[in-house]
Amino acid sequence: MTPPLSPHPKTLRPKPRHLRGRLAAALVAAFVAALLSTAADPSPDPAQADNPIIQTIYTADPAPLVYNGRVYLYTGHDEDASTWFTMKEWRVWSSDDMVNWTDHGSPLNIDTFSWARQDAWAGQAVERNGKFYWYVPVVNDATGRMAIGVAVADSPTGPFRDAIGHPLVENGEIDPTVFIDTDGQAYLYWGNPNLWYVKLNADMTSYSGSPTKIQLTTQGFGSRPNNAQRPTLYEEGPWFYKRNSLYYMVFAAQCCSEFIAYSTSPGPTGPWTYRGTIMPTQGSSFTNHAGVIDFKGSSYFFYHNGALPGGGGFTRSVAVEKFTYNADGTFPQINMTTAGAPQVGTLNPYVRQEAETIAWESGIETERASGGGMNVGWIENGDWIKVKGAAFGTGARQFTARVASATAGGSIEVRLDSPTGTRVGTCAVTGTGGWQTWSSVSCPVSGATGTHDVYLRFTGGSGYLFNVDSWQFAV
Ligand code: FUB
Repeated sequence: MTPPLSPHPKTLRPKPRHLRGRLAAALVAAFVAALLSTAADPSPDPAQADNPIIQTIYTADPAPLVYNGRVYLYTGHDEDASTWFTMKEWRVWSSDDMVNWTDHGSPLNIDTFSWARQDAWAGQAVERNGKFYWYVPVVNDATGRMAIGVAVADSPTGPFRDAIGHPLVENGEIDPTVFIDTDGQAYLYWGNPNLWYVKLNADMTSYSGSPTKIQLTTQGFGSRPNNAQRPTLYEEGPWFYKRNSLYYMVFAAQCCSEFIAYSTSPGPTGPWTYRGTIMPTQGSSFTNHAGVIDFKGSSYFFYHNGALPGGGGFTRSVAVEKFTYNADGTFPQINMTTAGAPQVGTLNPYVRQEAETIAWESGIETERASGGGMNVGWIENGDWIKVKGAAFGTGARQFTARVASATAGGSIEVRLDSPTGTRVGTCAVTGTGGWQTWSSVSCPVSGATGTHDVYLRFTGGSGYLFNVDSWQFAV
């Protein structure tokens, strides 16, 4: 169940800025990093970087899904200043160009499952016959054990509801990954410390037979040094799929720190052959978690690290890299970068863009909008949003934004290529009488031709200035 909207959230509570817990989180991060991490944090330059792809909150455990020409990205949400995997909800994001990501909020949380107590950990969603099934691990309140729940929705962005009202399967283990084979048979794999699978029925909410434990052999899953309890590298976070008749099991290897490794098989249930490391231990989170897709002719590798300010093992962030499989289907080594994946195509500034479609930002937050969807809020003087690669063509003449303000408003400066780049327009925003009382403001634009990164820079007095729901240029 989604929490209800508070009618006046801003006047009642302080800004829930993800950097608010910076000190505590930084202490934990430093401690964990010193103990566990073997590689440098790829500290992003905020004006240049596109990784991590989400900056408004901490995110973890990416599970991308390609549907109808968009990538839908399902993630967990690490609470600010966490000192454990304190996770209460899952989040959805989407993009059609791999760099500008739209925030769809949280259409699934622990309360969606009446029988669940806590731990909204790593899951994966899949589409079948126009319905979207999201498999997630949670603690079953009745048993205190980790179980796998399944939620269903009619849209990739939800809302999701508990599909069956009880755990789909429960054996105390986590991290479900789901794949529908070309013959229509669906498989659910999961597990830590073991690796299990069941064959899902066509309804995607029940299964045939009993959970089967994969034999974790060193031939199949590599050799972990000096660990009699866990002789193979398999740790958790499986990501199961098929490409060109070869089945892949990508997984978090060894603990801790984890790295991402993979095995392949000629069939969906083995025999598995260990193929080595994809992503070495990097990035100041002692866990990592992979999701792999092909999208618009290229391959992408999603993962998480601790690269945001205050980031670390319990305050993680999702990032993505583009890669190319070797000719024989093996993976190249993939390293974490701050640049991230290149943009696929350009963004059209002449159609309505949601304000919560963001490549990078400074200072803002998102929240649920009263009319549905999300809006950008908690805007203070100097905050900004970057939208990458907007194709203006021969030139824009006008900028329009849908805004709301319970105070005196401020201004939206429209700048090109950096937060202090050429200012091509400035829109004045006045009070509208409420943070969810929406009104349109327009201003002339000149000098916006060709393709540029657009920076919406917000200025005004002290305190929160206004909210932005959407924007659009016109010729
Ligand atoms: O996010 C909580 C847990 O951390 C996930 O279930 C694991 O895969 C690890 O990333």
